[in-house]
Amino acid sequence: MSQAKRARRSRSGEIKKKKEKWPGSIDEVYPEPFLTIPLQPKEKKPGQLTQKQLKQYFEEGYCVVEDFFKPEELQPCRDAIDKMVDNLAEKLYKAGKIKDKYEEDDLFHRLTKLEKEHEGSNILLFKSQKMPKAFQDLWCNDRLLNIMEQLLGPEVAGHPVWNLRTKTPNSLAMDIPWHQDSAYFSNESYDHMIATSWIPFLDTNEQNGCMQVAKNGHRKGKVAAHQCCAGPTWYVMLEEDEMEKELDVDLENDVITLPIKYGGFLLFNNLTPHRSLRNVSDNIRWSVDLRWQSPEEHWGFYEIGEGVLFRSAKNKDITPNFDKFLSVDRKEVWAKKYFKQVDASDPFDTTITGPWIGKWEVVNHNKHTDAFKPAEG
Ligand SMILES: O=C(O)CCC(=O)C(=O)O
Repeated sequence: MSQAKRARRSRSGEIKKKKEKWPGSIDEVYPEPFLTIPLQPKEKKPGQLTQKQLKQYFEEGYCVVEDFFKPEELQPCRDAIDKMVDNLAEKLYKAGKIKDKYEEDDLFHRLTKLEKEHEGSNILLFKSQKMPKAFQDLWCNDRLLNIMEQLLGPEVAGHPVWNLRTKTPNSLAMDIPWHQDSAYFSNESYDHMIATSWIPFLDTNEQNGCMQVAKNGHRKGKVAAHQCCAGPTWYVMLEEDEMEKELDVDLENDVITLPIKYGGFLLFNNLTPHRSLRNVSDNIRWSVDLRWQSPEEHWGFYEIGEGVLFRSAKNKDITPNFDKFLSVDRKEVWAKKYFKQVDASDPFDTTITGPWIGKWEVVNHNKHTDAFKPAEG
């Protein structure tokens, strides 16, 4: 038997199917941008990472920044979420979908009540993503941008993908499996750093669904083969076996559970494998993930929308153009471009479909994958 043939035999002796390639799989790897610390700003600026944190971010693909925000800095975001929940309750109530608006319930319980009466309320909130002013301010927070300069260099722009996570207790729809963020973006995102800050709005822990990362999983500079879609959701998934084989993740030693307190946040990149645990607490685990990259790189977002320039060595006086950013609602674009259904405008429809579904093998069909239509042209 030839060596090649022998190599195709699995340990059990069966002939292994030759691995199929999907549009998301490419042969090239790009470790350099993920492992190389850029030239650091000459000035010391407030909020900057320590040398140890910086080193850890590039070496291990993540770091945790504790006690960064004062409660009053995050309160406007909590208030904005409160308002979003309130608007949703009004909408559901007016449409006769719920009998009570649960106005007495607080931020960490009200959406759960709505969800109980109208299943999918958490998805509806997740889908309605006009970025509130408080989140815009957080996105261009000066001290956060000082960190981004350390990670990306002097040219810093907000990346168009952001998410408010509406992680209600025990909701399968909010169970996010292992993935690398580039598995959601277009392939042009694979060759450069997109930095994510994952910012919780309460203390997070193993009970309420904190984050896990597989450290070192970014080191090969590779996006492993993902599959679609997890359980009843629209999420891509990366098998642990694949993480071991393709990304050299040592599952016993590299999986890190990250309880993060209110005021702190997690930093990782678009190749860092990560997931969140199930929320088995009584509280809603609210968080936002915000992203940044160099404006000189491709947005890696299927030409759907662009980011927002925040810092540039060429111009010290930048006013971020949020109007331009807000003029594109990516979820509306997805609905128009990637939805099979004729009427994707039902305000209570909880189907989410988007370009990432066309990138990977669909191994689990559900209403989201069924609704997917590849973009024309
Ligand atoms: O918030 C979560 O549960 C998951 C977040 C995530 O996957 C991300 O920020 O890319």
